[in-house]
Amino acid sequence: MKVQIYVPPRGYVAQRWASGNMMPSLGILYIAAVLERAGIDVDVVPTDVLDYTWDDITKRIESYKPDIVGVTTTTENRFDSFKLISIAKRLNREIVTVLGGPHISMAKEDTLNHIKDVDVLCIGEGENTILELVAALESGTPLSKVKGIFYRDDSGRSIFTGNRNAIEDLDFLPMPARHLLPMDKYHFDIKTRDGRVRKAQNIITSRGCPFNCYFCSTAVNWGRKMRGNSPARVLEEIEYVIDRYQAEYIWFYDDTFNYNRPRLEKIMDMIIERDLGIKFTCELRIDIIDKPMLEKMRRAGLEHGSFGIEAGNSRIRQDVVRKKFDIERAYEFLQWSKELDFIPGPFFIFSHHTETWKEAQETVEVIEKVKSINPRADIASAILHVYPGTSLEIIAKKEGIVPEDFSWSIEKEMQRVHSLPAAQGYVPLFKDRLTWWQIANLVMRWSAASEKKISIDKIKNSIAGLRSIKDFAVHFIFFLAMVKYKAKNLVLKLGRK
Ligand code: B12
Repeated sequence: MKVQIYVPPRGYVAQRWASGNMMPSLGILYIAAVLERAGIDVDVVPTDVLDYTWDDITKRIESYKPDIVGVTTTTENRFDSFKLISIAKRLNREIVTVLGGPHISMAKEDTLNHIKDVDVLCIGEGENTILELVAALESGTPLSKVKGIFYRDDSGRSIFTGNRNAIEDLDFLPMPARHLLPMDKYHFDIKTRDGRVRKAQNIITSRGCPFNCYFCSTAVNWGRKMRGNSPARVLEEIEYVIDRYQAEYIWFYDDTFNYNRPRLEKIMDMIIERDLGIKFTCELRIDIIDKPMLEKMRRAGLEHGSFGIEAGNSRIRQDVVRKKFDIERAYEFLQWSKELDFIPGPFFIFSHHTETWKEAQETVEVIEKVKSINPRADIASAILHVYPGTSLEIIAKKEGIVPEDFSWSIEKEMQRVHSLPAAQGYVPLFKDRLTWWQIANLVMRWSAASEKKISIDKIKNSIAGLRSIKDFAVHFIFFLAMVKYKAKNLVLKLGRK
């Protein structure tokens, strides 16, 4: 059996990220690694970094002649994934088409009901599923025996074979098969404060998240019970990417890197003992970390730590988002970041469920306070978007923000929801109490307070992405809000002179 696995053209990373740093998609590399270990031929095709056209993809399928074509799918890139498997099917009906990834796990019925060219959906973790699927196809064993898949039987009925048990021992998995990628095409470099441009690599050392923020699918997809690589295995992978790819910067992509204090402490001790000289960034929960732990992380190379504050107002943050910490906790963390000298990266979201204009403005006030505590803070913000399988999706349907019968698989369904084509383009925006003018003003105030410039490229992309009169109207409101803030700044500047 020959298996060909794709990252679709707009990437696991959306187009809007493409101009920046590109990094490998680890999901397909885990899939490739287990196939390779089992002696199965596998071809990994990251069409995003290869800059492939649909024609290039057609040629690659024709020349490799795969038995299985698999594509990794996030909600944002789903239409490209669907198109890719249709191309494979058109070339050869015998090719078994497989989709996997977070979108597929979260919207399985919808996908199978509408995407006729897909044969099998892989639900959740794919490593054991793909091995069993290949074995079943090879031996003619019925697909009903393969756990963790969704498929159509001979009569066209949709069959779900049930959730597969989570992989308890992640150390059993081989390392992601980075060696199958054209690594020279990725320009994953990070400039650190010592002025060096460091080659970076991404690593994920655990699966799951013990928390359950209402907009996020991780706890639903990976579960709330945490599974992590042992510290020894984490070090093995860090040292591997240092030796093989000269990595000097590690981007840990665990949803909650600090979920287990003793484990994290051990990993940090090992990095310090081995004097690896790396810098790293990770995603943290600030309510389960203390200063001594951060001190140790800093000694191991912590350069940047991201964390969600999500909302300035405590009702929204604690009761709606379900992040149960007080804002003082965030301020304390920011103070530590200043004292220990690492960059804090707080995330904020505008337009939460039931959020009023007054409450939303508290978010901007908090952003301003963040900057006053640590001027180096790298503040990110987004407008709330609805992803399948989340608690927010249920709320959005109840509130009529996403129609009850909305299909994630049909592109023109996007006309029935609000969206911002140049941002999370094919994902419904959660527009609840705030008006567009208020949302646009919040974004401009965030941009000013966080000193983040709205780039010309972003504006160009926005114009290129317009799909309807409604899109045009929304972007015009953003444009007016931008003009208002630019004019206000100019007046302030002139006043100061
Ligand atoms: C790293 C990451 C990024 C990186 C991507 C870099 C890269 N090239 O990987 C960056 C920072 C760019 C990014 C951006 C965004 N991300 Co992101 N990101 C992640 C994160 C933290 C880790 C991804 C990862 O490596 N996972 C580890 C691997 C092992 O898991 P996996 O990819 O799911 O693969 C497994 C299975 O899904 C399955 N599988 C996957 N593909 C295939 C294919 C086949 C054929 C088979 C058989 C199986 C299979 O098997 C794999 C092994 O078990 C995840 C959260 C998470 N825990 O996964 C969010 C996540 C993927 N991101 C998410 C989101 C929303 C975003 C953004 C929209 C954020 C924003 N506001 O801008 C953007 C847009 C990305 C996009 N185009 O969709 C959501 C996606 C939800 C969804 N329904 O699509 C996630 C799940 C976070 C969440 N909690 O909701 N992200």
